[in-house]
Amino acid sequence: MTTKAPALALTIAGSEATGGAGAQADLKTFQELGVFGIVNLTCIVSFDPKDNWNHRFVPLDQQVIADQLEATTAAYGAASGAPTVLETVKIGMLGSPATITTVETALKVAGFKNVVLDPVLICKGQEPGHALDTDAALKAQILPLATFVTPNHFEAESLSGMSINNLEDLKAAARKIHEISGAAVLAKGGVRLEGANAVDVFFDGETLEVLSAPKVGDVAVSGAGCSLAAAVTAELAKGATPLEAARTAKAFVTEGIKNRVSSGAPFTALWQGGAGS
Ligand code: PXL
Repeated sequence: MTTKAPALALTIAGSEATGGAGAQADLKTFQELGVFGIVNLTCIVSFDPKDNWNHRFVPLDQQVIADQLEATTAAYGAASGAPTVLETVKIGMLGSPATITTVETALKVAGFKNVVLDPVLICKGQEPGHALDTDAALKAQILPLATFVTPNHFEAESLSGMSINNLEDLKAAARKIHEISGAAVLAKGGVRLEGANAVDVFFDGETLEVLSAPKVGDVAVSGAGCSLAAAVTAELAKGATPLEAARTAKAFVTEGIKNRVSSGAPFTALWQGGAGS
């Protein structure tokens, strides 16, 4: 019996040591959705339980990041001769202007068809001056290369320059972010907007769709944003349209939040694998 070759997806992301967010969430999501996942790490985040669980952030050496991208592209890129070519990438936490430049260069060389950007703007505990430089570099260098972007409430305010207090604001911000980037946008209200439902807005320049699901609790769950963008990435890799990918991703994350895992940390973590059990 021959099995069909899986679709491929790469995540360029940071490790989050407790396994809830970051590259670990991406890889678990890819696997659950039947996609062969590849991870190129940018940094390692270890929460600090002695300091209010703030983020200890260690970037990887630029050469190590470039080496991973080189290996991945040589094995699966357009010029690799691989029977199934890597066309789809997710960008998670980059964390520094230097890493943003390294990744920008690799993206331009690789010419991926689908570039899903989860615009992780600040990391709790990062030095503010450094974080601002990183935000500016992400907007200037990576956002224009994205074909799909998944800002949360805070990131949507930052990217659109608008204040978002209700669904109409979220729709306006999604339109604005599309205008700036040219990308399909899935702007997430999540638990940040009032109401019984967790509401997100999809806009691709033509279709505006509100995606809504009853809130599961009213506290953000670690890994929800990463898993949503990773699920979009997996679905695009399998050939879904951006709107179909957004709908499937929303349902996947809602289920993962229902199955969330508790720990000694003061937050829970989304579980991608609980649907069938
Ligand atoms: O959820 C955003 C995020 C992304 N990537 C890494 C993280 C976090 C949040 O903790 O640690 C590596």
